[in-house]
Amino acid sequence: MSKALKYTLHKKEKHTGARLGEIETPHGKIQTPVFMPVGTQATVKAVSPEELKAMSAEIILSNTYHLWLRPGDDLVKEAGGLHQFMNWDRPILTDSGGFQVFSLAKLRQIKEEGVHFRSHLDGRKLFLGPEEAIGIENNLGADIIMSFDECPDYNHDYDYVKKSIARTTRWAERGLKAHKRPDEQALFGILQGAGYKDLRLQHAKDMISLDFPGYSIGGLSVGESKEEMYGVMDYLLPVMPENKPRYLMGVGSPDALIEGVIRGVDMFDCVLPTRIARNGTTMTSNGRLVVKNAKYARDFRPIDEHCDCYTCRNYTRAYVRHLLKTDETFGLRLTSIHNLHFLTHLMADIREAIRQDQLMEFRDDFFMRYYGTKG
Ligand code: PRF
Ligand code: ZN
Repeated sequence: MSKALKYTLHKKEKHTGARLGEIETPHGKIQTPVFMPVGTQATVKAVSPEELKAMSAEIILSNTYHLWLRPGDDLVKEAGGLHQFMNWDRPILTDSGGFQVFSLAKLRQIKEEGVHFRSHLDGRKLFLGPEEAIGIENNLGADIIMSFDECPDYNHDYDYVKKSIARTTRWAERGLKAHKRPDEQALFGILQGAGYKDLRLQHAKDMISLDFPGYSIGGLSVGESKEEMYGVMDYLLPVMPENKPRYLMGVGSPDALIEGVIRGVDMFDCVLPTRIARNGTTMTSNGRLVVKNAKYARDFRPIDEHCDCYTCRNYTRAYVRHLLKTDETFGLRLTSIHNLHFLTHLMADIREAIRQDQLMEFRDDFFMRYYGTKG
């Protein structure tokens, strides 16, 4: 068993695969299912740690790739680690950089040893392999760190994906060997396999035999349909270990959070709430509200009348719209705070519904109010 992480399964919901649980890390406990706000550059954009705590955020995610390039993991280590550097004393998870290299870097060349590429910032030649990624994650010092993986496209050809998952497994083994702080940082394995059921199940089997303290599902929410994504979860979650956390990477739309929980996912992260907030789109109990729209110019109600976040307790739609229209940064702060509060509280409501064995009723009510359909 991992010294760095303990997962306790409190209960399973009666009518679905949903799980109520708790993760213990060196920086405290996390109630699951949980949504993790994304703080790519060692900051959740526009939101302070105090504001994150005020909305009961229990864990945030940060990125190896970005912090390696700027300010450098050696500098973060010198600062006393990522928690101290950014003044966040609750749990942190770092992604390994694999996915970011594939989405951001230029001129990638994938080899057995790792990935050669050019920086998306200045074009400089760089190399990231499993030993390098884990070494950087060891320096950053997050409570949960991710394996170095390749995330092939959902529709990449079968033979390529077959080779890719075998290599990702070898990278995972090399990462385990390179990991220098297993008593302080739990290293999670990432399951890939694109849209191929047999490859997904094969990769799950191979990775589960390596006995990671937790597992994530990678390679989803990369352009496939929601039905395809739920289909993969339908056959993958039943083969994932019951006694370990299960994390669905890069997923954070309300419908996908609920559908993921129903299938047994414990952890989620996504840039969606903060990204759309900066464009003036908010999530409310009655669906999306584009507060930037002209129709809110004289609307003196809060963004969401059922929300008790800092923004909704103190400011009106008209005021937030004015700030966004005049490019005042306080506007971005207010919409970001509201959207993150919405998702952290949606997860708290989901946990309560699991406690009451009422998750399907909760789902149907939520879908009706948010999307206006039964989903
Ligand atoms: N791998 C890693 N990080 C990720 C993903 C992945 O497949 C995804 C896919 N949605 C998001 N973030 N390492
Ligand atoms: Zn609010």
